[in-house]
Amino acid sequence: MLELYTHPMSPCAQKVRIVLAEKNLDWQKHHVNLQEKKNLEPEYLKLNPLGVVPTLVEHGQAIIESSIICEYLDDAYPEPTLRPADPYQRSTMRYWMKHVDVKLHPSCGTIQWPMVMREALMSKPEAERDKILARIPEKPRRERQMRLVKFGLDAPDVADAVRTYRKTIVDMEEILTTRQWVASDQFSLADICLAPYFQTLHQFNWTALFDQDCPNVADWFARCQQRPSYQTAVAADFPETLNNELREKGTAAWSKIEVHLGNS
Ligand SMILES: N[C@@H](CCC(=O)N[C@@H](CS)C(=O)NCC(=O)O)C(=O)O
Repeated sequence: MLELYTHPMSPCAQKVRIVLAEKNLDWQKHHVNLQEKKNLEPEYLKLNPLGVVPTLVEHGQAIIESSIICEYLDDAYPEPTLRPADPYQRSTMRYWMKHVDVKLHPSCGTIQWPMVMREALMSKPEAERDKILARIPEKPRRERQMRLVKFGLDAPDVADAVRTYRKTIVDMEEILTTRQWVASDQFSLADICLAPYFQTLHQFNWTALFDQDCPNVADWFARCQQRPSYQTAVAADFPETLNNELREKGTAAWSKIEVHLGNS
């Protein structure tokens, strides 16, 4: 049985859940409470030394890093394939997966973290909060999270994060004039790895980043959302009450995002 350590709002975990759904695989869920930083407990760090979700466990072996997990699943369960056969198209797919890992993911964390993770930490006494954050294994992530807890969406990181999002969207708009999906005319891991980062914009009502002047991206995201895999793996975790709450929070915070758009 495949086991996945996951959190409903983690775009990295959503990627993996979409792959599992596309392949119609059964799996067992282990919820990791990120708000309470259960990801930094010694027991979890044994599975994932970076202290992040997702972690996939199969045959008693832990597989970490969401893009690697996605490729592992496509290797282990090849049908239906989620990678183009053509080597150039496959390299394009991997380019986008790498872009997500290196650039879009930290940007998403920067704008999502103050909205959904900060409150639980702020409710703790400062000394306890600092102690928890000091346990984050990687220095850049640790320091970024410390700034995000302290300053929320006023942190200096937010401007760059919004610009990275917007540049990604503009680049996607261009390539989607030439093909149906991001890497080729075939739905692939590139689309799966990008789509959850648009869920973040959608849930906070921040879709003005793309839905006013990037019709190809808007259409691409609508097609991703319509897939049964997206419904099962992502949308099902957002019941109406949660959706309304996130939408309300996001709408109230939009001016802090929008202000950085003019400079992108
Ligand atoms: N490169 C990792 C990034 C994983 C990651 O940052 N996961 C986030 C949720 S999307 C997390 O667990 N954050 C917990 C924390 O930073 O405390 C991957 O792709 O798996």
